[in-house]
Amino acid sequence: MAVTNRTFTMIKPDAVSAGHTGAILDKIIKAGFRIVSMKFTRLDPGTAGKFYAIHRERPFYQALIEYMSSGPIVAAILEKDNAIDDFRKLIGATDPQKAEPGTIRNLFATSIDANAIHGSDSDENAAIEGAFFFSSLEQY
Ligand code: FUP
Repeated sequence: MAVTNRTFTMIKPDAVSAGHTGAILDKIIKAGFRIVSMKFTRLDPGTAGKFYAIHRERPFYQALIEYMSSGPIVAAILEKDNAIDDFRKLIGATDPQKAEPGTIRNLFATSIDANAIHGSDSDENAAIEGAFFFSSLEQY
């Protein structure tokens, strides 16, 4: 059976460079997520392109890859009951203008393309995305 209590996140380059890493991690931990794996790293364009291959045909793909490789990110696997849904509620809508007050994107994101944070949209994608960044030995 698929793992149902894990999600994968990235604090994106805009939020890291603006100095929001600590505040965002604090909100995540206070919301009850346990950190299973975490890494401060930078994606090169090829790796960002692979991670977002699902969006290859979308008009924003090139810009997304340039942006996601423009500076360091924090990648993490998180654990909590109902992780996928609860984390997407915590981060808010993709477009920060539509994100509920108090959500991470409402507080820290500047635009739909520089939207501060990623959260997996399904158990299946959480497992794929987590494995993209972390070996099983790096999952605690
Ligand atoms: P989300 O699941 O909320 O991260 O959103 P999507 O999977 O729809 O989009 C993935 C990423 O593509 C977003 F985080 C930012 C980027 N994107 C844009 O740059 N422009 C858009 O119009 C939509 C998404």
